[in-house]
Amino acid sequence: MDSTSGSADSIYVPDAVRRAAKILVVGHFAVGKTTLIGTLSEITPLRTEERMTQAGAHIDDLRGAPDKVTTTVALDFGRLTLSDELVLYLFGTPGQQRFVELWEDMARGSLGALLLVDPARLADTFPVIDLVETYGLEYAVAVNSFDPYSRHAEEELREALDLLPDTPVVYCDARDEKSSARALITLVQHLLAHVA
Ligand SMILES: Nc1nc2c(ncn2[C@@H]2O[C@H](COP(=O)(O)OP(=O)(O)OP(=O)(O)O)[C@@H](O)[C@H]2O)c(=O)[nH]1
Ligand SMILES: [Mg+2]
Repeated sequence: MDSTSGSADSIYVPDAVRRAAKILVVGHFAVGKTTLIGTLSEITPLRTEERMTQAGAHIDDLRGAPDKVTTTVALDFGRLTLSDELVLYLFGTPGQQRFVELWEDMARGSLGALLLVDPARLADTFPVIDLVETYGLEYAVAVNSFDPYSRHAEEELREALDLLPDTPVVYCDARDEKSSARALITLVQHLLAHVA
């Protein structure tokens, strides 16, 4: 990550930065949360990956990401200095329902959430939207499409997820820095307009 801040290589937040925001990166299992934070973070991200084993094969649905061998068991953490004045602390939630109790602590003090969605696994997003709404978080949807040929129309997606008209929807590839940054900036603009 080297394009959004003059001192992006530094491990320290620049002196001029006066505002910090905690942002959650949320989404169902294997939707790309760890990947997105790794793509955007200007510091080495904190990860809590553990290898998946045969024991979890009936729970961990790998249809969308067959090459995946690890899963987040606590959280991801990264940092992105978005402007001369604003730094974002990115917290990735674990994707699996069995770690859902971690949400309470993670949501505390969060300004909002970037909700990653794979349109091929839409039903898996419903419980995540429930959690985001339970904790009263404003959010933007980032469609992380694993199949580049199946581009769902935004209207279809809005209807399927029952989104409010002003909830932003942006298409992204969590492996791509510019694309991921655009998704995060969309969320921040939405939060600036909606969160007091
Ligand atoms: N094709 C494609 N693969 C992706 C994309 N984003 C992530 N991946 C791959 O999908 C797999 C899952 O990504 P992770 O970042 O581990 O997903 P996660 O949401 O953190 O997963 P959990 O923490 O286990 O819930 C990895 O093998 C990534 O390389 C994407 O936009 N397109
Ligand atoms: Mg993860």
